[in-house]
Parts: sequence; structure tokens; C-alpha cells
Amino acid sequence: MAVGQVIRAHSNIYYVLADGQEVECRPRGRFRLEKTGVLAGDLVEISLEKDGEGRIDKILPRRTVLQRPPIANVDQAIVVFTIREPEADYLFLDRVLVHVARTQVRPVLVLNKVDLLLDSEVAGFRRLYGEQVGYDVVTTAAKPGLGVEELRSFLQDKVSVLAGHSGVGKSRLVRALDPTREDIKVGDLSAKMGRGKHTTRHVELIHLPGGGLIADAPGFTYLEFQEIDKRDLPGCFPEFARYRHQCRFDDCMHAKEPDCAVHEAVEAGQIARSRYNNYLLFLKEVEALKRW
Ligand SMILES: Nc1nc2c(ncn2[C@@H]2O[C@H](COP(=O)(O)OP(=O)(O)OP(=O)(O)O)[C@@H](O)[C@H]2O)c(=O)[nH]1
Ligand SMILES: [Mg+2]
Ligand SMILES: [Zn+2]
Repeated sequence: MAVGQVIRAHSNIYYVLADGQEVECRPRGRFRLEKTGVLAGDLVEISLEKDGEGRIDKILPRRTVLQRPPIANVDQAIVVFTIREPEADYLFLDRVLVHVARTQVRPVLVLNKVDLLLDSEVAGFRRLYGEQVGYDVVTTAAKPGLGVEELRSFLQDKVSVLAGHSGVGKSRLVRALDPTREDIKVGDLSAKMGRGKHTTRHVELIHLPGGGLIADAPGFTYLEFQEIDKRDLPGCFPEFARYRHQCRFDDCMHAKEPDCAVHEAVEAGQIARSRYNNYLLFLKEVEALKRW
């Protein structure tokens, strides 16, 4: 018996790194019945069969779990975003940030492809998501290799996962961080839609030269709010924190209530209206789900 970490999962085969060796494993039957099954990032107990194949006997308790992308035991989600190619989708970005906020995973925002942007666009993004909202923001251009060392400093000694739309450059960033990994596939953008083509198919954990593990993962577009209590939603918007305790009602949802300090901060330009509008949209979504 040995303990290892699942670094890749293809259908029902799991590649487990144990004692520096990659072992191809299948889970024992009962894991297939569990809702989440075995996830990349899982720490597992394995035993070797005579044919050299491994069996996963046990999943050790998970520190964190992310549904999108599906991975266990990560410390950080590197949320990759672009303003051009593909075009900015702030609603989706805020959706991903709410999902991450619901876990114990720390978000780091990466604005990639800054080689395609004006300095003023980069500065505007930093001002909003960095200064106003309060996230760590790193700006990169994976292709010409800008900002890669700053990103590396966020990854050292941690387990991180890349998240974001297809085509934003997640895999290209991994290759910029480890140029020896030419085997990692980088995709094109479809000429018609300007979107990625889902080049990465599986989650894979990669050891970085400077230390730290990073998981490349498939891009995703679809995310819905399930099992989320609407009262938890305001806490997922860090910029509300400073105001929400000054509302007239303790249980203020910052929608139509009178004397709402969050709403007043929006009117005063201290909270971005775009973020607030997305908040109201998510609130409606969560309330609609509850009615069923
Ligand atoms: N101009 C420019 N292009 C980039 C940059 N980073 C990545 N690209 C290009 O964007 C395209 C998509 O990059 P990928 O790394 O495959 O994107 P991905 O996020 O891994 O996409 P999926 O695997 O489909 O989720 C490729 O053609 C890259 O060369 C960048 O900083 N600047
Ligand atoms: Mg990829
Ligand atoms: Zn309020």
C-alpha cells in the first residue's frame, strides 16, 4: 500500500503519483457509486496488483473541492480572463468568482493577452478588480512571455488550478511557466466566433520548475448556482464588505430595501455598477432556483 496523488484522470483510469512514480490505477468498484468519484488532486491509498496496475482503495479526506473545474485539494484558483480574443465576458468572470468565493480556495485573477490591449484597458481592469474589489491581479501575455515571473511567484509552494473560458490561454501560460512542456496542447480560436475550441480535455497536475503544482484544465462556459443560500451571496462580493453592516436592516439583501448602504455606495460610484448589476442578476437566479 502507498499514498499518492491523482495527477490525471481519463474516463475511469487515474494516474497516481506515488513515491515519484506514475501508477495507472482503477478505482475499486464502490467509488463509481459515489457522487463525485475520484477527482484529480485527490490523495489516495493505492495497492499494486500483480499486473503492475494499481487499485485505488481509499480517498483521503479532501481539504478543498472545486466543481468547475473538478479538482480536490487545491489552494488557489487562477482565474484567467481576456478582454480580447476571446472578448471580455464580465458576467461569466463574476460568476466564476462567486463560485470560488463559496469554497476555501483563494482566487488570483490573471488578465492574459495584454499584448492585444491598450495600457488604459489594462489599467482599468486593475483599478476595478484589483483596487476596488480587492483581488490579487496579475497581468500577463503568455505568448510573448510577459508577467510570467510575477505569476510564478504566486504559485510557489502551492497547489493551483487554472480556470476560465476556452481560448483565454491557460495552457499557453503553463508552457510559459515550463518551456520544457511542449507536449501540452495549445489551441486556436475559431475565426467565426473568436472563441476557443476546448483544446484541453482533462485536468492535469503539473510540477513547476520554481516549485508548486499547477493544474491545467478544460475551459468551461456553463456554470449555474446550485446549493447556494441567497444570504451567502453578498459575502461573495468583497467590495460590499465595507458597507453591508451600515444597511438599515441586518438581513438586507441590497436589492430594493430602503437605506441600503451598498446601494448608496453604487450611486456614489464607490462600488462598480457593472458588478452590482451582476450581483442582482445572480440574486434573481438563486431566488428562482429556490422556488422549485
Ligand atoms: N496574442 C496572444 N495570444 C495568446 C496569448 N496566450 C495565449 N494565446 C493564444 O490563444 C490561443 C488559445 O490558447 P490556449 O492556451 O490553448 O487556451 P486555453 O485557455 O488553454 O483553452 P482550452 O484548453 O480550450 O480551455 C492560442 O492560439 C494561443 O497561442 C497571449 O498572451 N497573447
Ligand atoms: Mg488548454
Ligand atoms: Zn443593503
